[in-house]
Amino acid sequence: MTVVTPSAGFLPTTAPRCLIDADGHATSADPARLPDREVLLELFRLMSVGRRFDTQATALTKQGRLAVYPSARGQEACQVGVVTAMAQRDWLFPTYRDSMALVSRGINPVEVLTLLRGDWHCGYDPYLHRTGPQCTPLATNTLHAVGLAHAARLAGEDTVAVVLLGDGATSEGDTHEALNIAAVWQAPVVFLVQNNGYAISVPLAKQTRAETLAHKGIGYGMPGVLIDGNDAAMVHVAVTEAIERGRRGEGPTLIEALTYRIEAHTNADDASRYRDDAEVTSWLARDPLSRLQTYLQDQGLLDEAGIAAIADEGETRAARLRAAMNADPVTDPAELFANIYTEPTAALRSQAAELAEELAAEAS
Ligand SMILES: Cc1ncc(C[n+]2csc(CCOP(=O)(O)OP(=O)(O)O)c2C)c(N)n1
Repeated sequence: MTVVTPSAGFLPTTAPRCLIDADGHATSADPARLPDREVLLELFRLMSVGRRFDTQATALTKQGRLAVYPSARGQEACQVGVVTAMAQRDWLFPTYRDSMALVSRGINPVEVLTLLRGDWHCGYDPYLHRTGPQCTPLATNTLHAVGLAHAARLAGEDTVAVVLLGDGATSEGDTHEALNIAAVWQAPVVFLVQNNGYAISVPLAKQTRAETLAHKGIGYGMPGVLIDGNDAAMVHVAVTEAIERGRRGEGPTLIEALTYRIEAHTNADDASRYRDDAEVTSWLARDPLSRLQTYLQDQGLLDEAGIAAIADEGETRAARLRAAMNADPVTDPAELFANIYTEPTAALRSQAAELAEELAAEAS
């Protein structure tokens, strides 16, 4: 019998990889270099503007202008680190939690919030932005990512697919199938698990007995990388490394980013029923924005005027979003039947005709 030894480098590090610690100090424990100062400043700017967007979106739910909003407060480093690591030609497959990542990718925030407003299923053009629709059915986007990445490779394109999923989604059968076939095909996919500790009220301990989620990588035949998900520099570097690996034809990577959801699951959830304040407070001390701000200020790369200018940008964008969301959307009932099938079925055609007739009768 042949004894198979684990492939070198496929197991995660014992401690999460980290480049800038919770106090804002650069660590020397990791062999990777810190990103350039321009990248660090951009990470900070996008996180600040992203957090302001997130706060505004939560406020819009309270004003009845947004049906539901799953906040990413506390997860800014993941949301922004992944986007800055991607090329425009790469594809992103987000979930409902990843609005901040989409805004950071340059998609109009009003278009991003179209789904959560209860309007169209996807308010932006996925092909234009090379960004899949925000998936609410957990883990379905993992399969979309693998299919796209494999197809792109067969077509000779230099495209990597990056898929975002939560710790809860790792228990779905779709995730197993996606990880397995991605490794079998050596598809250029980066799986970024934002482990924020909970799947609504279910803590990770009730989700898995694995030592870490990153350990699952080796079982599929791909590297599992465990990182501090509140360190934007680390997320950027880990995703960059994984994308480069995929581009070189070396296959997929599973990254587990340890982070925390500061707000409730959505505006419809009461998080105090399943977690205590002390836990939230302990994670506030590991805030992704303040650690990078401290680092940049200590290095003389950011001053008070710079911080104020970024805050102003966030305010301006939030005001623009508020104004746009306060206008009632104009909807056309006929759109109900659009974008379902390339060739609408006979049943859909007849229903569309019936609706048109009824509307015409009402109008006359
Ligand atoms: C297939 C499927 N099953 C159940 C749900 C209901 N659901 C919505 S969010 C959620 C928790 C997901 O947790 P996680 O994957 O950790 O992501 P997070 O919300 O923490 O970002 C569940 C069970 C769903 N959307 N899809």
